[in-house]
Amino acid sequence: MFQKILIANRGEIALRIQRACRELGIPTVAVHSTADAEAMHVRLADESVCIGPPAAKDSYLNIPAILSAAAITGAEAIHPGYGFLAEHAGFADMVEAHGLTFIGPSAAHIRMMGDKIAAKAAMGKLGVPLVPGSDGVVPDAAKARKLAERIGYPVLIKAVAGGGGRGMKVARDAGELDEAFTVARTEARAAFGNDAVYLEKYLDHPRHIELQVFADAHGSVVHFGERDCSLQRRHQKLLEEAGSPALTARERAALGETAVNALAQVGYRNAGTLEFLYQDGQFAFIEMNTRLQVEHPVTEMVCGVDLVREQIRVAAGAPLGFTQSDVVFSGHAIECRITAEDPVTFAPTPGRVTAYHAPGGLGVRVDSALYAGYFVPPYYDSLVAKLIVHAPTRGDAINRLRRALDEFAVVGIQTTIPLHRRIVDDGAFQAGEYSIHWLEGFVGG
Ligand code: MV4
Repeated sequence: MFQKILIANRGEIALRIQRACRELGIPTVAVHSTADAEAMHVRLADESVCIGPPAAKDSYLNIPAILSAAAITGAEAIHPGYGFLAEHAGFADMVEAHGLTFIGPSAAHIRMMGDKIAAKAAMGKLGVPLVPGSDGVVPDAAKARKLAERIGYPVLIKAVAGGGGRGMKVARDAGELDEAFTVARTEARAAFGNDAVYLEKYLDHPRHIELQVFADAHGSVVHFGERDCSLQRRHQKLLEEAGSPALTARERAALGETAVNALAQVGYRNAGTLEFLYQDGQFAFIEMNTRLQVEHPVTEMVCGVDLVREQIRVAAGAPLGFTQSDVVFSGHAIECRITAEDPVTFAPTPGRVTAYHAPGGLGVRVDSALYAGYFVPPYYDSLVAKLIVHAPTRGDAINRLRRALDEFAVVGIQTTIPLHRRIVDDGAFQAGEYSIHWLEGFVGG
């Protein structure tokens, strides 16, 4: 096992990783920007190294500074968390080139899944269901038009290098195609420096369902079921559930079996998430994320597994300690992402937290780096806490969530806690009847 792990992240996820390390008896190194000198992830680490000024590009994305911090502290492995360098294949390569272990998939798999066409081609070939669309890059609007006639409107033009919904345009009919194609291309070039685009049939009311998979370095692959992440606004998720209110145990098992088989075939290792759109009883794979995700706790709660601990064990070469039949799904879990934002306008609300009280009790988990007196800096993502509840049924989980939200006090800054209270009390949410467009209607765009 590793003698020391450097955590190349901040906030709640840096704490989450520290907790797993501590339970494994592994000392941790925190890295931090000058803006985070007082942060909880620095206070609770065994050692810390300042790696640069506040702007992420100078600190949490500063690869030479992070590798130097690992060298001077004698860390043997680096956990990237999510965001920042988590899906940077070049970083994974550099970590390994310095004789360290990257706690995650191989650089080759990060690279493959970062290319959306390559990811779809690889998964499609192995029997994972896909959205109908182009087999590869669509070179010009004329080709796009031909293809759209074949698969039927509406269609969606997507950037190969895309993500987060940028460089994505719908064409509802042939009259909209040329402009959608040109705009998607231009946006893709501006956002990613890569104007390659592809085409898919546009699904107009899907749910966003993702499957958690996990593989060791010895060819064993298991899945930990799905998360329903449909409640999002502008591609920012607000609330996630495990399992999906729309899925049966039979559908979960069938999807899991297909995905596990495909990942075994491509020789995947460590944690991964397959993203699907689910509409009218059908799954369609769209992308794969090669990182630990923000919403991993809901999966941990229903499976009773510590995903970060398993990531570390598998990265050290240990075999998975269980098979698929050992993975038992129990109850229902819901996570609320609490951000330092105005709950109506969503404007960021950095500032001093003057008082803080986290909820507790049976089935309640709070992953947060907040404390009374902490100053939420304006430089980074506004996520300040994740409230996760677990209960035997979805109805019980909703009641527990309402109770826990009522206990939660973050004073001094505005947060999205009041918005989560409104969602929990909504009839459509309670019935589990929502698509990816529901929340934007609920909050008014
Ligand atoms: C789609 C789609 C409808 N049809 N693909 C948005 C970001 C990227 N990860 C994929 N996205 C979508 N792809 C087809 N063929 C609708 C979306 C989409 C979406 C997907 C997941 C979660 C939220 C979303 C919000 C708007 C659009």
